[in-house]
Amino acid sequence: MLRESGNYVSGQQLCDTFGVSRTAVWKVINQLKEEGYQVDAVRNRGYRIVDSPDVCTEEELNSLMQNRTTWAGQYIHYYQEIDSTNIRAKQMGEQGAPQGTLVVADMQTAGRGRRGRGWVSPPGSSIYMSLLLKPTFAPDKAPMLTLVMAYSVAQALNHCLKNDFPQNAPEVRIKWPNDIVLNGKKIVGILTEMSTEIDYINHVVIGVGINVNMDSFPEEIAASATSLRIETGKMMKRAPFIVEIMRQFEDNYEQFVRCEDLTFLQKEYDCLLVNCGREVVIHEPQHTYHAVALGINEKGELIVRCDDGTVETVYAGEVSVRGIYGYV
Ligand code: BT5
Repeated sequence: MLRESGNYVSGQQLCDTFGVSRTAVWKVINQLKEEGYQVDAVRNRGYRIVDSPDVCTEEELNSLMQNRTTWAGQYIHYYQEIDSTNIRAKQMGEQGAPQGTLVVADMQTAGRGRRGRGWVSPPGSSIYMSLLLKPTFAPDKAPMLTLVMAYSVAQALNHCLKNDFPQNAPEVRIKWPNDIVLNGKKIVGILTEMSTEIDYINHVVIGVGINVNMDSFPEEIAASATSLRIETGKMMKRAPFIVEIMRQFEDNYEQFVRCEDLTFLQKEYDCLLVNCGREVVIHEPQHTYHAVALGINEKGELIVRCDDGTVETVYAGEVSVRGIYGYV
């Protein structure tokens, strides 16, 4: 109620709305203060939230998410600590949780990347979240969802960064297929997993890890990883990013479901593609070759022009793409 009103709400109004005593209201206000909320209490006017802490709890996210989406992120489960939000979201999918369920954690003890790799997931500084989807399209379309999410996260981060830095906002870019980079270093990783039968999808889980306020990284990834704080010099609140990502994703997902391909975002995606027009090295299981990345096609494959002039498409499954001088 305090957040919705944005202004003072009297103690009596809170008592009446929730059917509780003055003492109960007072206790909850104290609890909010303990959690880091700054609450202004003025005699005869009531309470007002002046500032909120950098937390991603159910209460914080639910109150920010209201009226921003219809289903994406409407069922939030927050954990202070968890093995992996993807694992939890998959369990929830198996237990019948609805589309739009979002698992969020402050830290992960077994954060996962693709193909058995790990995701560095310390507490108090990053976003770890997994969204549950229950699509009715065929399983072969699901890999495109990684690109839909990457595009949505890039749009959301750029939108928020523009608000925070109206004059000189840095711009994040997409590194096909599942990374987002800022100033040439990885700031976001995306992991899409699904449970399928031969011809239909039970559920899909899209996990997103975002380095927001981390100030250092383990040596093995220090050269290729960065955070919003390192690149901008500013600490940022995590919850508003989550809400904006859900908003963008819901919109893009609904367009994707209508056409079942990526035509609707292809052009804008290519503008955000960090490798576009640049030479890349493509590591396939059998061989490695150089080519120039030209953009994506409507199926989300990377179109490249090889040295001999032939144009090929690269499917995300087994390859990794690197810039010739480093990570991008
Ligand atoms: C990814 O894999 O980039 C997907 C990462 C997905 C993480 C999210 S967090 C929420 C959800 N729950 C999970 O358990 N996972 C998802 P891949 O493309 O395989 O990249 C992994 C590689 O990125 C590692 O081998 C490291 O080299 C590097 N890396 C690990 N942690 C990183 C970090 N925090 N920031 C940047 N790079 C990192």
